[in-house]
Amino acid sequence: MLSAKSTILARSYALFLLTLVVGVFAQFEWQQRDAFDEIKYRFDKVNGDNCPIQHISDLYLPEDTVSHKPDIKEININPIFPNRTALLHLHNMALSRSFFWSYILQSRFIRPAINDTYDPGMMYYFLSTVADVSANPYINASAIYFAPNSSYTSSYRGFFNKTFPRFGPRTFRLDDFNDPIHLQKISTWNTFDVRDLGAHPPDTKSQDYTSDLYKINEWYKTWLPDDVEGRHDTKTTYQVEIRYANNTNETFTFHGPPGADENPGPIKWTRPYFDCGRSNKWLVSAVVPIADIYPRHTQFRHIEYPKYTAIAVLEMDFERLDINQCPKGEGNKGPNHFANTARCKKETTECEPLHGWGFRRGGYQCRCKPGFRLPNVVRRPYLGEIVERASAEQYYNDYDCLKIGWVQKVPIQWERVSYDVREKYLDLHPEYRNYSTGSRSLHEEHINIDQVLKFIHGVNYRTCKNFHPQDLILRGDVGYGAKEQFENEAKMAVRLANFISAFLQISDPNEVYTGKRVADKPLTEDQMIGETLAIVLGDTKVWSASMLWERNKFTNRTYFAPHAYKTELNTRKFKVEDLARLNKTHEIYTEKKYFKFLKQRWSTNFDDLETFYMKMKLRHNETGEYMQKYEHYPNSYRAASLKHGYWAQPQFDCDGYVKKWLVTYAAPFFGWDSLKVKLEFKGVVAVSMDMLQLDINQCPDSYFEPNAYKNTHKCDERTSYCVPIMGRGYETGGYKCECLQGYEYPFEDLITYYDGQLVEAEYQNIVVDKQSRYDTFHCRLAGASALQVATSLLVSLLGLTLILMYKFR
Ligand SMILES: *[C@@H]1O[C@H](CO)[C@@H](O)[C@H](O)[C@H]1NC(C)=O
Ligand SMILES: *[C@@H]1O[C@H](CO)[C@@H](O)[C@H](O)[C@H]1NC(C)=O
Ligand SMILES: *[C@@H]1O[C@H](CO)[C@@H](O)[C@H](O)[C@H]1NC(C)=O
Ligand SMILES: *[C@@H]1O[C@H](CO)[C@@H](O)[C@H](O)[C@H]1NC(C)=O
Ligand SMILES: *[C@@H]1O[C@H](CO)[C@@H](O)[C@H](O)[C@H]1NC(C)=O
Ligand SMILES: *[C@@H]1O[C@H](CO)[C@@H](O)[C@H](O)[C@H]1NC(C)=O
Ligand SMILES: *[C@@H]1O[C@H](CO)[C@@H](O)[C@H](O)[C@H]1NC(C)=O
Ligand SMILES: *[C@@H]1O[C@H](CO)[C@@H](O)[C@H](O)[C@H]1NC(C)=O
Ligand SMILES: *[C@@H]1O[C@H](CO)[C@@H](O)[C@H](O)[C@H]1NC(C)=O
Ligand SMILES: *[C@@H]1O[C@H](CO)[C@@H](O)[C@H](O)[C@H]1NC(C)=O
Ligand SMILES: *[C@H]1O[C@H](CO)[C@@H](O)[C@H](O)[C@H]1NC(C)=O
Repeated sequence: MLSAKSTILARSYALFLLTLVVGVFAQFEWQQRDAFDEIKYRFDKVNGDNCPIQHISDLYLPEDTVSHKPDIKEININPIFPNRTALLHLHNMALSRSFFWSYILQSRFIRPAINDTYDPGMMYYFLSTVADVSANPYINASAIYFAPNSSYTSSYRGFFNKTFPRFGPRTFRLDDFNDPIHLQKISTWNTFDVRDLGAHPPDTKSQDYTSDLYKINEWYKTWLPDDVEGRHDTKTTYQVEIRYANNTNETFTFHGPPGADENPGPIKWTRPYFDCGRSNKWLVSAVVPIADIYPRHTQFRHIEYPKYTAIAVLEMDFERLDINQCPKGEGNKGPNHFANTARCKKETTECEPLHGWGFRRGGYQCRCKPGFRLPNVVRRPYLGEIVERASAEQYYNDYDCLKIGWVQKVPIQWERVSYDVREKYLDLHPEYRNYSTGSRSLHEEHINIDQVLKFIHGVNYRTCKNFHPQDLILRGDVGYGAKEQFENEAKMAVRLANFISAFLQISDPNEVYTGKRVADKPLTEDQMIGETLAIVLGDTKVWSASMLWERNKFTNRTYFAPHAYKTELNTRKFKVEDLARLNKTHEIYTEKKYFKFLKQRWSTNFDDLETFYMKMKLRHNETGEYMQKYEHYPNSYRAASLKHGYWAQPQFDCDGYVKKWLVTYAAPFFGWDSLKVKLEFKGVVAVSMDMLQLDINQCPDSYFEPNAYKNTHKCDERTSYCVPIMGRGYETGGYKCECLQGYEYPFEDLITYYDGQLVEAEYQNIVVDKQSRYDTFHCRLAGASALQVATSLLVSLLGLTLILMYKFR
């Protein structure tokens, strides 16, 4: 009796222990350490205080922690997803800066030889890096580093043919939370630390960015030093045809960074590194070389070589870059340190990355695999964040999908739909019964999207003459999506507008400094042509860029408006034209609608503009020596941000330089008036993109969204809903029909939704009364097949009982 009792006790005790052990281990197994935790540990280990004594290897993270880097060879081929648009912009900005500096440093060859340098002064360099950061919240630092003894400058008297030993103007964004400038104690992210990293005592190697002792200068070694002595053909050349206002033409060929089709391409990415002693953050940088012909003024061209003399380095926070925790596969091919750290249950669900999560766990969701569906009580796929936070018990019990009882084969043969069914579907979309064609198709209350697209695609450089000019300006809502999809391009314009505003407000050509330092000269025509051109060269989606100066605002010119454009994709030949040449009253550029609009909007009230603060530290003297505060410290300027610009209606300019449907964005810039007391409007920077590169969105949306194609999808609204798909371009069918909660996809297929392109095509078949399977494109009530099985079971059971009762009676 006793022994029996004790065995029971011992057994239950053993059971308890077992449960405990299993429980603990299971929990441990579920919360296993993985590649993410390892990086997170290294990420947290370094901070501003301990970084100077860390080993160099601890200041870097592995290369593959940044996956899906934009590849310039792919940009025009594959869509760039929202999770990489910020990185792409970093890439484009670095490229654009490199083109500008290469252009302006070599532009001396199209000007008469003088015993002075045409190079921009120091303030130009500083404000240029400030504008890179100020115009883009995601770019946190921008710099230009010159190779030793290769930066010529116009900022010191008697400095002809001399160079700075080192020159490294750099700007980074400061957290101004505790800054006395802002009494309201909030972070505006509008304060910048600007300094010349070339200013250090000549013998302090650890401050020399070219030296190994600098530790975090991996960017420097990507392209510099460049030893090409004896070779004249190592640098890629680009050609610009310039047509000036006085109607003279000039063709200028300059050396620049490698082309997109070369190997290596123009951009090199660095590993994430800790920006020790500077911004004290983990950063990732894009590095592009700047070319010049060096040395200068030797009188013997054959000993002057095209050479990389500097690099443009643009940096963003590593923390803000999305990681992809999903297993390798389609869409996650390349090296990815975090691959397969997602915690989706692999048997029934598959992982899909979400964007905007940055360097955090849980930026994904677990969707049902084909052949599975969500339980009826669950509305949307399981969010990674929630799965990761689950306890072991929850994890083992939840987050599964249910098997779909019975899946149909996709029908291969289909038939013409009956008269009634066809009528039913045409009633749903009456715009297919009675529609107008050509440009009139756009003026209907319910547009017929196929007719509209037919009209838009039908206009090209040959046919545009046949249309009335009024028809070639579209409603604004036809270019819906441009604001998001061309945001990077718009930011290019904002950056340049920001730069000009900063330069006009900060740099005073008449200011006199002590010592040999001289103030920057006013902006020159070459600089402005170079800046405009650099936008077109740096961003392949921009077809044309222009800088339109208000009358009498540009030094020594009544009108001045460089307009840079390209006529084909993937080219190294570009054109610039000064629009001031066309000066008859009706064709002058100040009559353009966006110019007039912005001029009027910004004629008197500037309160809305953004204010940017700078803490500038310049070099002590020509040789550098040490940094000292700029005479005006801190100082500030006011400029437009993205929302202060103007999106023009899509237009096909049949007499224009780029014969395409263009969407234009314009940003204004400001300087002091002649009395230097008040701001005034000085002009605009505009960029134009090809509207046909947009993705259109046919899904339903709020009534106030200005989208002409809103709600033109053909999903079955009773059982499914429309979700836009990216990358399908300016065509119909850029969406999928996903099943609503409680419905399931009934077919045996590799996907779990109806593809919009198929849906649209089959709907067309109905319209033209051909064979169509459109009628099968709806989702089935979830569990319906299971219910059928159960009913038949019930019926047969009942039957059996009846038979048995009958027999045994
Ligand atoms: C520049 O200086 C050199 C030597 O000092 C002189 O020979 C040359 O003529 C000067 N060139 C110009 C354009 O002044
Ligand atoms: C740069 O110039 C200085 C002075 O002319 C010289 O001492 C130094 O060696 C030069 N540095 C390089 C890398 O050429
Ligand atoms: C227009 O430009 C031409 C050539 O540059 C010039 O001769 C003429 O004076 C200009 N007209 C006006 C109104 O500015
Ligand atoms: C035309 O203008 C350009 C730039 O302003 C100048 O370099 C060139 O010398 C001018 N040509 C003539 C013939 O005036
Ligand atoms: C400049 O080039 C344009 C074409 O790009 C041409 O129409 C024009 O006649 C040229 N002007 C001169 C002065 O050669
Ligand atoms: C400019 O400097 C280079 C070397 O740095 C020298 O070869 C050349 O003669 C110098 N030119 C003048 C005009 O002083
Ligand atoms: C970005 O999104 C695309 C499409 O959803 C996906 O294929 C890719 O893996 C994502 N990249 C990252 C780093 O999350
Ligand atoms: C088609 O539309 C036009 C004008 O919108 C209208 O006059 C005509 O009656 C419509 N036809 C049918 C069959 O609805
Ligand atoms: C403007 O014109 C004046 C007089 O011709 C000249 O002295 C000055 O250098 C010019 N300024 C610029 C920036 O070209
Ligand atoms: C720059 O300043 C340092 C320290 O004041 C001085 O030793 C050096 O001679 C100066 N260089 C020049 C070119 O004036
Ligand atoms: C860098 O930019 C990101 C994104 O806007 C921001 O969240 C972050 O705080 C910035 N870093 C600094 C040092 O300002």
